[in-house]
This record gives sequence, C-alpha cells and structure tokens, in this order.
Amino acid sequence: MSKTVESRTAGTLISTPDITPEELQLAVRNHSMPLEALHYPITPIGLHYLLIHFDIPVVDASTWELAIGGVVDRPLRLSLDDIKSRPQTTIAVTLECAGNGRARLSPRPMSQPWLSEAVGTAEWTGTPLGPILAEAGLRESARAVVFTGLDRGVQGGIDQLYERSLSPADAQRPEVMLVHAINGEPLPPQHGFPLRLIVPGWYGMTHVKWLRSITVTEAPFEGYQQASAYHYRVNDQGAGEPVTRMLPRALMVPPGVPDFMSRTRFVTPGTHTVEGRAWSGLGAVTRVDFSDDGGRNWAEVELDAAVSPYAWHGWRHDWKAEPGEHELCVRATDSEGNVQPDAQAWNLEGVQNNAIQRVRAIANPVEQIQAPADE
Ligand SMILES: Nc1nc2c(c(=O)[nH]1)N[C@H]1C(S)=C(S)[C@@H](COP(=O)(O)O)O[C@H]1N2
Ligand SMILES: [Mo]
Repeated sequence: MSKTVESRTAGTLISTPDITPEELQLAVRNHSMPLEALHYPITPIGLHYLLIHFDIPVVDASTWELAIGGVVDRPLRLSLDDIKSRPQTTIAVTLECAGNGRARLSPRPMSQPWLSEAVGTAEWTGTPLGPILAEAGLRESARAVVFTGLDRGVQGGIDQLYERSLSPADAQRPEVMLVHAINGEPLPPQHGFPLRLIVPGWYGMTHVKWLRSITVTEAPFEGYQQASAYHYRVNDQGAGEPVTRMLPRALMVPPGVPDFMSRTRFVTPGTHTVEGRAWSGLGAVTRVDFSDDGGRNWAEVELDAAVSPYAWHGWRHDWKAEPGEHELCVRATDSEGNVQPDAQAWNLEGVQNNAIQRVRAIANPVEQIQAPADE
C-alpha cells in the first residue's frame, strides 16, 4: 500500500513512507496546531487545527436562516439575530479530530494524514441547543437529531451535504450549543460561519459547521458521515463501533530548538521545565506521566485544574537533561481509568489513535550558537 522512497534532506539520507499527492492536498488545506501553541490555554484562532471535508461555503449572514423541523410540534426558522438575542454562554472546549495520529499507522489509511497535533481549545460563544429543541417541541417518538451543513461534496461515492446526528438525549445535554463566535470574534469562514454546533467532549466530526438545518427524525440517521464513516473497525466485515468521545491524550511542547527537517530537538544539558496539555472526553484527566527513556521509567508531572470542564489541563515537569540522546514521552490517565497505549493498534479508518507522544531530543553540551560569519 505505502511504498518506501529514499530522500536526501539537509545532508542526511532517510527513508520515508511515500505520501500521495491527494494526501498532501488535504494536508495543506487542513492544518494542525503547531505543538508550541500548547503554551496557550486558549488557542489563538489562526493556530487552531482545521478540518474541512469539501469546500468552505460562502454565506450571506443577512439572508441565512437555520431551519428546525422534522417531527417537532412547531417548526422554527431562526436568523442570526434571533440566535444572538437568545441567552448567551461562553465556554472553553477542546476539539480534536478523530483521525489525529492517522499518518503514523502502517499501512496508512488514505485520508487527512494527521500526525499528533489535530487539536485546539477555543472559547465558543452561543446559545444552548436544548431550549431551542424544547421550543420546537421534540416529540416522544424522536430517535435522532440531524445537523446538516451547507457544504456539499462526494465521499465514499455518495453525493452529500456534511451531516451528523445525535440522540435526543445527547442533543439536549446542557453543554451542547449553537455557536456564532470563537475567542470573542465572529466565526471565520473556515470554522463554520455563521453558526456551528459544539458538543463538548466529543471528537471533531460531531461539531457540524455552517449549519443550515436541524431535523428531528423517527428513524436512526443513516447518512454517510454517521453510518459509514467514523467507526472503529479492523476489517471491512461489519460496521464496527461508532466513534464518539475523545480518548485521553497528553502532548508536550517539544523542549529546546528543532532541527528544520526531522524536528529532532536540541537542548542544553541541565534542567528544563517541559510543559504541555492533556485532555479526555471520557472523564477528567487525573494524572500525567513523563518519561525521557522511551517509556521505560515514568515520573508523575504537576497537573493544573482544567481550563474549563470541557477543556484541557496544563501540566509541567522539571526534566534534568543528561548529555546524550533521549526519547521524551508523555502519557495521560483519566478518571475512568483510561490510559494512553504505548503503541498504536491499527484500524481501517485510522481513528481514535491516542498512543503516547514520542519526541527525540539530543542534549548537546555546546551552549552558544555561533552566528554565521557572513551575517
Ligand atoms: N459542515 C461541516 N462540519 C464539519 C466538518 C466538515 O467538513 N463540514 N468537519 C468536521 C471535522 S471532521 C472536524 S475534526 C471539525 C473541525 O473543526 P475546526 O475546523 O473548526 O477545527 O469540524 C467538523 N465539522
Ligand atoms: Mo475530524
């Protein structure tokens, strides 16, 4: 499936699994969050990761309306001003793409080739969905609440609008919101202008952008992004398990300075405070451990309170870098007893990959960078 090519970069001969032009096209359209942005409790908008299946719709907010219908007593049509005149809340939420880590699987499932940083935390402002559904009059017979985006495309051979559903119980959870602002700004086009869904704790695909309608149905929703995609399965026999909430994960800001191509870190020997973030959609993060020997020995780090009940925690650890080469690892455990695996088990779509992060670091006794003579 993936063939190995040799490439020469900056004087080193390395082997890399061949990446296809199609994956590269997706990767340049959809960027991840640079790991150094883990410094910010709230990710600056432009550094938040991005995933767009089809094209970014161009929306005229003055004529845009959200239609709420299906098996409800009172169908509604809400303008952006209607949404903004309802009770407003702002909440920090960590979002992670379900395919984060996919590019490290072998063979590599063909989709957006994320490494480890398809994540971000933003302060989302909007109105709770529950009262809107109550106003529309959700009937007893309701089985699914379907969220439809304005973006259309073909995936799996199926012409579709991007849509996902929630059970009526999940849709009515108090933290589920329709949001029109991110970090105090109107949603930019790429993050779902003018309105998107936020379902705290769930993987990214749930948070439908560019909402055009919400439809309550009596039958389970069988759309492509719900029934075919976003399932954990190891072969194509059977549907597999639907992907829902985020598994625990910790990431570090790689210490020191990077090598341009390999991202290997160079640090000075001595003590470094290594920092990062950790989150889980299944419970609270209760513990984060750090290792500098590839995961043989672990030390518990200092863990902060979460930025919000639905956002990541900060953590830090004083690492004493002995001269030589190190493999830095970090591992989160949550209140439900879930812990990150050392190695990634393979699955067909490359979803729910939460293996521990590994960063190669070389502690080099040379402390001063000599500026090139011609500068
Ligand atoms: N309408 C629509 N909503 C969408 C998507 C999309 O392609 N279209 N992508 C989903 C996926 S897979 C992810 S991971 C998140 C990414 O949200 P962000 O780009 O704001 O970070 O949006 C979700 N909502
Ligand atoms: Mo995603």
